[in-house]
Amino acid sequence: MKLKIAIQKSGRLHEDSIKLLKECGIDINNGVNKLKTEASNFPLEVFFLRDDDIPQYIEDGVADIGIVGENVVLEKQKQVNIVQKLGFGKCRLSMAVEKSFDYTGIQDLHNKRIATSYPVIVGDFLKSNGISAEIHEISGSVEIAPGIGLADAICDLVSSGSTLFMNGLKEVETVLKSEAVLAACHDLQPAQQQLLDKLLFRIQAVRKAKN
Ligand code: PRT
Ligand code: ZN
Repeated sequence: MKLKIAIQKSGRLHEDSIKLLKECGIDINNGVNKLKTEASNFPLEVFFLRDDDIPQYIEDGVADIGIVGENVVLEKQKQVNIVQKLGFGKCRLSMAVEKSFDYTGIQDLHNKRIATSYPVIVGDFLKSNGISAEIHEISGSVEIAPGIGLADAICDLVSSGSTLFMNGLKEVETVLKSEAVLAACHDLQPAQQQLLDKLLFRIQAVRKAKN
């Protein structure tokens, strides 16, 4: 019996996900372009996937657990449990407008066009603030939308803020603070739950040692 974990194949969370497993004493040999591998010293099978697909795989039980940004978990609205925050991949989902926009508060977004790759989270945020706006879902290069006249504002992930700055934008509202999390399937078999508990114990020890 093995625990199946999904991690990002490549991208911002890939290295840190592997590093976390290593710090937990788990050796995995991740050859280039491998989609699946096994740990040599822990009953763990590792799937390398697009981050966007990870919540679905966990909901379906194809993977028992996964490492993914909380932002992706919330946007995808899949039935998964967030069992542990992992302290890396930190960022925020923020509203931004052009530097010249005389922004005084959230009411300034009323009836505006907002470009984002996070329509669900942004929709909830606007609704809870009583703002009605037009959401334009785009999958990438969100930051250029105001400059090309596609939108009045954007909502995108920010870490250093340099991408916004380089595109002549300023951050005006934080919608969500996010970091990588360990997410788990709702109905794990007892054997898998035991393995998850063992892994969690190690993760928590690693995290404690860092603080
Ligand atoms: O290929 P795949 O679909 O798996 O990856 P992806 O391209 O969708 O995601 P990826 O690798 O870019 O990000 C994975 C996760 O990392 C995100 O879901 C977040 O949880 C987390 N993360 C942390 C970030 C950032 N920081 C971040 N800065 N994800 C994206 N960005 C982007 C942001 O979209 C913007 O374009 O970086 C740019 C801004 O960075 P700054 O430093 O200029 O502010
Ligand atoms: Zn993605």
